[in-house]
Amino acid sequence: MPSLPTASFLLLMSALTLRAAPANAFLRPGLNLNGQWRQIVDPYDTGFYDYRMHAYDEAAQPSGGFFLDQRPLAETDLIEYSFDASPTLAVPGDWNSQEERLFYYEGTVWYRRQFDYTPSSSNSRLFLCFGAANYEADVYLNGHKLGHHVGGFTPFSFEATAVLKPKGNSLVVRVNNQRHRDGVPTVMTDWWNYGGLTRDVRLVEAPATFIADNAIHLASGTRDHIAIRVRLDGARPVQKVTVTIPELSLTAGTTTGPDGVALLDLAAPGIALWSPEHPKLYTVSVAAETDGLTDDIGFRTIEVRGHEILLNGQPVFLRGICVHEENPLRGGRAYSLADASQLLGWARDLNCNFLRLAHYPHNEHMARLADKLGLLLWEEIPVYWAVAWDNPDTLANARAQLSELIGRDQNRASVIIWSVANETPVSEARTRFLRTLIDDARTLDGTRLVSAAMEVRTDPADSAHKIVDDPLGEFTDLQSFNEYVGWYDGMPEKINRVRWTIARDKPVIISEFGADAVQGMHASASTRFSEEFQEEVYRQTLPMLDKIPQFRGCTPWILCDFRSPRRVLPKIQDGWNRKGLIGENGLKKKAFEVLKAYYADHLRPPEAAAPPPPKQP
Ligand code: GCB
Repeated sequence: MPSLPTASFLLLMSALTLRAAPANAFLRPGLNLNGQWRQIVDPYDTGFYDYRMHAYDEAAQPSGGFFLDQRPLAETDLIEYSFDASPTLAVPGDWNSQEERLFYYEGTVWYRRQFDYTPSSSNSRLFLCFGAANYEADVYLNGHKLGHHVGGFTPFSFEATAVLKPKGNSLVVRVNNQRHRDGVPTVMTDWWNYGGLTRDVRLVEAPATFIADNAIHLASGTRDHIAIRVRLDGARPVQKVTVTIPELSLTAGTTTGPDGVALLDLAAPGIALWSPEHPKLYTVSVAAETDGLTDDIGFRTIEVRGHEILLNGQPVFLRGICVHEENPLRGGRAYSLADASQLLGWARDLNCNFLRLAHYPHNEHMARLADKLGLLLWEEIPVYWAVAWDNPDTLANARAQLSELIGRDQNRASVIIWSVANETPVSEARTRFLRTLIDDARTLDGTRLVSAAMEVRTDPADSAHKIVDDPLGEFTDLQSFNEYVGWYDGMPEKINRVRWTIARDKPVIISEFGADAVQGMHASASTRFSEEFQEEVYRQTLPMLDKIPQFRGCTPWILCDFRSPRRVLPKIQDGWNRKGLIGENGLKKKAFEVLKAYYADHLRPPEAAAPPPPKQP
C-alpha cells in the first residue's frame, strides 16, 4: 500500500524542527491571550541591548532588559521604563494600523500581558502558542527566556511548563520587524511590512505526552484508503492509537513505536470525496492513550497528468485570484474569521474556485474556511524576488517557514499547491536553493503539487514573443508564471499579438497578470490608472491565454487594492498598489465583472476526456 513517507520524513523533521509543539494548538484547551497588551515602542532596542550592544538576555545575570519586568526592586534602583504606565495595543493586530506614529515604524515593540492560570492536572505541559509575529520574536515568561522565532507568517510555540505560576504571570514579547538583506523575505517587497503580534496568542495545556503531528489524507494512488501518521512527544512514546470516523463507522488502531510514530491505513469504501462542488468534511478523531484530537477533514486527490490538473481524477480548470492578507477597508493585516469570510466571500462572488494566498502564509482561518466553502488554495512562503541564495542561514530560514506552514495546513483539503517562491531571478544558486525547498515539500507532504511563480523572458528579436524556460520548471508540477503584457510591458493593444514558447509540457497556470486602476476613475481605455484601462487589459488577456494549449487556470493580480510603500504616486496610488479588482473602499471595479463573466463560462471542467482512474494497488 503506497503510504506516507516515513524514514525520509522523520529525518527531515528532526533536521528542521527545533522544538516540540502540540498539533492543532489553537483547537486545544487553555487560555486565550488575545486582547489589550501593554506596549513599549523601543526604536533603539534599549530593552534588549546594553550600551555596548550586548544582549541582556545572553548575560549570566541580566542586569537590565525589559523582560525582567516584575523582578523585586530596591527603592534605589533606577528603572527607566514601565509597562504599567504604557499604552496598549490590540492582539491580534499589526501595530501600523493601530497608531499613527507606528504607521511606517520598523523596529522593536515590547508587548506585555499578565495572566493567571491553574492547569487542570499537575502533569500537564504548557505552551505559549503564537499564530504569527512579524518578523522576529523573543518570548519571556516571568523573566525567563523561552525562545526566539524568525519568520513573520507561521505559527510557533514555546514550552512554559517550568516557569508558569498559577497567579501573576508576566509574558513579555519583543517583536522586531526590521527588514534584513539575508531575511525571508528580503528588504525589497511590494507589500506593507506590518509588524506585531499579528495573529492569535494562546496558552495551551497539553498532556505530558501529546500528539505533536498528525497527517491524515487519502493514501497516494487511491481514492478509498486513508493514510494516517501520528507522532507523539513526551515520556510515553509507545501508546495505542485509535482513529475513528463515526459518520463512516470506521475505526482502526495500532501502536506507536519507540520514536512515538505510528502509521495507519484505513480502508474507507464509499467515502465521499471533497471538491469545490461538494466540500464534504468528516469529523475524524485520533486518540492516543494520553491525548486525543478531533478535526473536520476533507479527502480528495490532486495530481497532474500531461496537460491536465486532476482533482479526484477529473480535469479541473482553476478559476483563481491572488489575494494579500489585508483587509482593505481597515487598511491593515487580516487576521480574523470575519476578515477571511470577507475575502473568500468576494472571491466566491467572482465565481472563483481557487485562490493564490500571496506571498506568504496567511492566517489559519483562511484555509479552514476554504475547506468549508470548497475553495482550492495555493499557499506560498515569502521567498520573493532576490533573497540571499548563497547564504545557508537564509535557506535554513526558508526551510523552517515551509515546514511550519506544511505542519499547520497538511490536513486542509483546500490546499492543493505549495509554492516555494515568487519571481526569482534565474541563477544556479537560485535553482539549488529552490530545489531544496521543493524536495522538502515533497518529503514533508507527498500528496500535493509543488510550484513557484516564475518569470517570462522576451525574445530579443521580437518583443511579442514570450518564452517560458526557467530551469526551475523542470522540478515543479506546474508551469506557473507572472506576466504583465499591457501594463509593465507595452499597452493593451500588444496583448493579442503575444505568442508563447513554453518549454515544458506541463499544465500552465498564469499566477499573475493585471493593471492598476483607481476605483471610480473613468476615462478612455488607453488612460492608465482608469477602470477602463484595467478592464481592457482583462478583456484582451483572457482570450489570449485561452489560446495556450496547456492553459489550465489563472490567478490574476489581485482581489483588492493593498498597501505598498513602493507606490508613491500622489492622488493615484498614495501608498496603495491599485491592481485590485476591488478598491480600498470595498467597491468593485469594471474589470471585476469581466473576470466574473469569464469564470461563469468556465464553470464546467475542460472538454478534454477524463483519463482513466489511477491503477489500484
Ligand atoms: C509582481 C509581484 C507582485 C507585485 C506585482 C505588481 O510581479 O509578484 O508582488 O505586487 O507584480 O503590482 O507589480
